[in-house]
Amino acid sequence: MKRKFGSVTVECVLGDITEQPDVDAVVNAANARLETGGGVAGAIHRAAGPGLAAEARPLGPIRPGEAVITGGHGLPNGFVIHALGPVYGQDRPEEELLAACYRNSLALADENGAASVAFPAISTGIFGYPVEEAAEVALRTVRDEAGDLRNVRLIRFVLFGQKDLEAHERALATRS
Ligand code: AR6
Repeated sequence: MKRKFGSVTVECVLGDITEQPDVDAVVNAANARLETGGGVAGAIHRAAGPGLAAEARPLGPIRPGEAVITGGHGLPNGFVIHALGPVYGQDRPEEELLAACYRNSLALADENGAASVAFPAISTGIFGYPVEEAAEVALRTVRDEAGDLRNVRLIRFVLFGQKDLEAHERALATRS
């Protein structure tokens, strides 16, 4: 599913964040120390190789809502943007911190000249953010930011399962 907001296309697809060769930047659902970890972070670091952690680690630790950018190393993408989502029920205000992840990641992509960015559903795995709520925050934030982007023209949400895809499609469909 796709929608256009001004000159920016937002789309939701089922897939693996490490298999998006046509996007300039992929976003990692990182940990504070920017180490390998599990979930998305584990998959990204495995695919990128040890050079990614070597570049990322000195940029940490980061706080919830923050993001940093590195090269893509063994990934087919020019950049990896490492964003730390809030742990649900612990890092507050969680909605604001999750929105900050999307806002800061988009700003870094845009400043670095990326035309396309792929996001996973940050915080909805190990960090426990309910996917319906997280999808609302994510889609509202990217829609609000779209008008200010100079370089980014495609924002892709890459969802790992049908339920997560449907939650994001519903949130995308209802954004006016
Ligand atoms: N591609 C796309 N989505 C994926 C992939 C993949 N390859 N793998 C998992 N997902 P999570 P978080 C989905 O736990 O909640 C790590 O250990 C997954 O099903 O990766 O922000 C870090 O080191 C879920 O819907 O991120 C941190 O410590 C979503 O991506 C912590 O987990 C996010 O799941 C971050 O937790």
